[in-house]
Amino acid sequence: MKNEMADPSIRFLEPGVQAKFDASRIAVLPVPFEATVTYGSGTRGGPEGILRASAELELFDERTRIQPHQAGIWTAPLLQPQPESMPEDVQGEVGRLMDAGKWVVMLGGEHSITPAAVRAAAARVPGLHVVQLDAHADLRDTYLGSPWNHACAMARCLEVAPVRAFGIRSYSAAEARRMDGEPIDYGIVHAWEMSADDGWLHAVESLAGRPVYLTVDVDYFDPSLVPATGTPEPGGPGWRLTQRLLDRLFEVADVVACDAVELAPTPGLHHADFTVARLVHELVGRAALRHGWTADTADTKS
Ligand SMILES: [Mn+2]
Repeated sequence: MKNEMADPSIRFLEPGVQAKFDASRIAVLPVPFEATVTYGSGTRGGPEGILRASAELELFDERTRIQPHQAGIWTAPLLQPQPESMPEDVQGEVGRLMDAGKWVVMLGGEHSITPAAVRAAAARVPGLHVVQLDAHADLRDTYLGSPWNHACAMARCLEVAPVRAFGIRSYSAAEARRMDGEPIDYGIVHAWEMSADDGWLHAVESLAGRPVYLTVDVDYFDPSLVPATGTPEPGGPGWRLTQRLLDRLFEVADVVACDAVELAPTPGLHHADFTVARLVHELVGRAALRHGWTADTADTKS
């Protein structure tokens, strides 16, 4: 998997099912931004890895029993902001797509792009909540001198919306003190709480009726599933548990936009790229099902 300049012609899903902008309800926005990674690098190749792998997906989603592409999926050109203007550029582009009525799926790139997208959504959707799937709390106020470091992503989000986090299993003593002691609206379900017994799902059900921005830092998953990420942490949730979380979330809440960030494609680990592409397809499918954006479920893939 190459990490240099991405191929501008690649799109989400195979070439034959691309929608034009005006006919699309879903906009995929690739943002290969990498400026503040702290350990393994390569997340600038994340969008291209996801898009390339997506061409191998079945168009039929066995979970929702629909073909999500029938909702109309348009892939935006790569957004490649300079570090100085990244927050404004990402916020501006996500806002433009939302104003055009699109359900936005942003592909990172590092997690620092998320609060910029959340700002765009929060400015348009009253009562927005953020749902964070992540191994890390990302509650540092600044890191390595920058408030926009990826280790600060949720601290920035909390400035505009409450955050409900799932799969967390790594944070500092200072972050633990913030969770326990400060009046921040940050709800947490640790990875070890997400057992086969569904008690933890009440945290999802508490979002009933609320508009939600969903951010998936792919290090949320156990590294056996997605090892190709900069800061992998053992003990993450698996696929089936995640599907149950997403089923409930899309049933009870109104997910208005989402992202998948921090994939760092790595030679020999292409299953990670495919897993994240499948995740994105399932997110799109659940949104399309909820909104009734697809009607014909005939299997058109040869
Ligand atoms: Mn993380």
